Amino acid sequence: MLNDQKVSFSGIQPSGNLTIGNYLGALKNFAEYTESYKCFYCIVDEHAITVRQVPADLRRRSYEMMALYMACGLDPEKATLYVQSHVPAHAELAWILNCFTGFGELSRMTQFKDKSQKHADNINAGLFTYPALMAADILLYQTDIVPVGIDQKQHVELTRDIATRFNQLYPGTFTIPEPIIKKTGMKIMSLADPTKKMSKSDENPNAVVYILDDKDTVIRKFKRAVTDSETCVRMGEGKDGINNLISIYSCFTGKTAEEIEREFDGRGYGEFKLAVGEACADSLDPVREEFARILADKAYLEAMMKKGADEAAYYARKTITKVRRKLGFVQI
Ligand code: ATP
Ligand code: LTN
Repeated sequence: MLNDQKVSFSGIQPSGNLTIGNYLGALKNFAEYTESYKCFYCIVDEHAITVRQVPADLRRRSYEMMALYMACGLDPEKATLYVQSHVPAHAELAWILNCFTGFGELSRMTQFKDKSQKHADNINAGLFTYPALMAADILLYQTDIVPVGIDQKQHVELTRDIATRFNQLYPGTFTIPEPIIKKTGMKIMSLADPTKKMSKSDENPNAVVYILDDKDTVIRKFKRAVTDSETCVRMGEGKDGINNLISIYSCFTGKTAEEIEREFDGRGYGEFKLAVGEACADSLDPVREEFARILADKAYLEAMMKKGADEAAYYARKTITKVRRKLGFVQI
């Protein structure tokens, strides 16, 4: 808690084009907190280099993410939007927290297991200690809530454990954060294999709907979405494809699953898929237009990045100074 105001913090890696999974599980929810919380939303480029990146792509995507944050309704006057590597305190606190994190704890992280399988030729120490950097991101700002998709729950729980352990040794250092995971949208599944999470690094472009896909592409991808051999639009066990489409439609329209089942009673999958595509495209159209407008003004984006980094550094310095003092580092 900063000056009695509660804090919301989250981060997204600039490691690929953002999907509707990133949008519905995280980004869309960020703006909700800007009125009542002090919000920090970070572009976590230091996390992204745990996997090899092409420098020009990483740079371009960092600008794009800044523009996308704003296009999704985040006002840089109300929320602190910034790039992680612009605030060196993240890396500093990450080192310190590494010394308070167990090897066993890190070994249990499912994201590490998944990513080391996917990138077997580059299982680096950063990929392994990634959660300590994420804990540093969150704890630097005395964060109360962390809006994320369900796949990040384990990392936020580890952050809580690290903070509790640190506080036991050095009382009153960190606020213990809580993950905020929305029931609908917390895990959007792949359109090609609805038993798998929709992921921005999926190689099959038909599996993923990108936030910046145009209307025709969105509709085409939903038309091809894998479903089952039934025809009735109804949630059910083993109906992963339809369950996923109902969740997506629910997120974009605000209708409940029951309302959706009633709306499509007696109508087939084809009609339903078209409606999901249209609802998704209609919601994303204004985001795409706004994104293009903001991205065209590089000077403005850089000015906003600088403003965000200065604000974040101001709050981060308070925590890092406290941590250094508590640990017994000499202050000069
Ligand atoms: P990658 O494919 O590179 O692992 P990713 O698509 O999982 O990336 P991240 O940058 O790791 O994206 O995640 C950013 C945010 O989006 C996190 O809060 C994460 O929980 C959320 N998120 C990612 N994918 C989904 C999904 N399919 N459904 C809901 N939320 C998601
Ligand atoms: N680990 C997250 C990205 C991330 C994050 C954070 C999310 C890095 N730091 C702090 C919330 C809070 C991911 O892979 N999606």
